Amino acid sequence: IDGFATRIRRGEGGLISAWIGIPDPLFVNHLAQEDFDAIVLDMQHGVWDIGTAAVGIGQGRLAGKPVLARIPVGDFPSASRLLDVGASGIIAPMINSASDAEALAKATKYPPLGERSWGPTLALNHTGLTANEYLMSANEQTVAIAMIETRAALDAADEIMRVEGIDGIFIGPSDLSIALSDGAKVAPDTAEVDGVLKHLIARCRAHGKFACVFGSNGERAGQLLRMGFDFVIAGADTQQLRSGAASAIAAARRV
Ligand code: 3PY
Ligand code: MG
Repeated sequence: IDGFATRIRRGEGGLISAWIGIPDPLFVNHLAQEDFDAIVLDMQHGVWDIGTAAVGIGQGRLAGKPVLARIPVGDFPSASRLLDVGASGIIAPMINSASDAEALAKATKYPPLGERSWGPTLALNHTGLTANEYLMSANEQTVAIAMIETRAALDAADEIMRVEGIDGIFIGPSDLSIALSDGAKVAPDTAEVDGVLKHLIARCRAHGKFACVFGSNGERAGQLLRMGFDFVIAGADTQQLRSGAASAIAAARRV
């Protein structure tokens, strides 16, 4: 529908996305001027609601950028609504079992694969497709991405990846590090986490799924691309805003 699903599926690699939690569509407008391959609106820990997300998705479309949304945990009805307003993909957190993954696939794919209900009004406006063209292409041209970030999900990773309608996997290294340490620490960038990330990339390859991950900054994002991820986040909006501000203050004080 916007080419994003094709790009990520064919494994061209090197895709870098913005990650926005501040619920202002103008943030999308500004970050869309940079050379990101996609933009993610975070509705789990960020503070978007469906109305502002719909306008944010429109701002991304205006700038020619695909916009994905991360839904709150278990909020599968919102997954359908976000696709209806033009999201190019859905990232669902805390997918811990095949049945969680099936619920995601049902909400995001039209029959016979899933049970997505009809009503993509803004998606039709954005894509310029007829109703039938959209119906025929949406399952392929939008992506459903399951987050693996708990011990249960690690144990069930193969079953989750086997679910038809799940296009890719997104790993949350922060929650994963909390799980691996039994709640003792949040440490997303350690050798222990890296070992699990490498294992999950290999499982994704075996199942023909693409692999995505959160990187807490640009340098980490580069390391994760090198590791073999198809799609990485290069830090969140709040962190980029603050580190830009901090470096401006430091520069001013150095003169
Ligand atoms: C995690 O690291 O747990 C995420 O969900 C990505 O921010
Ligand atoms: Mg998480």
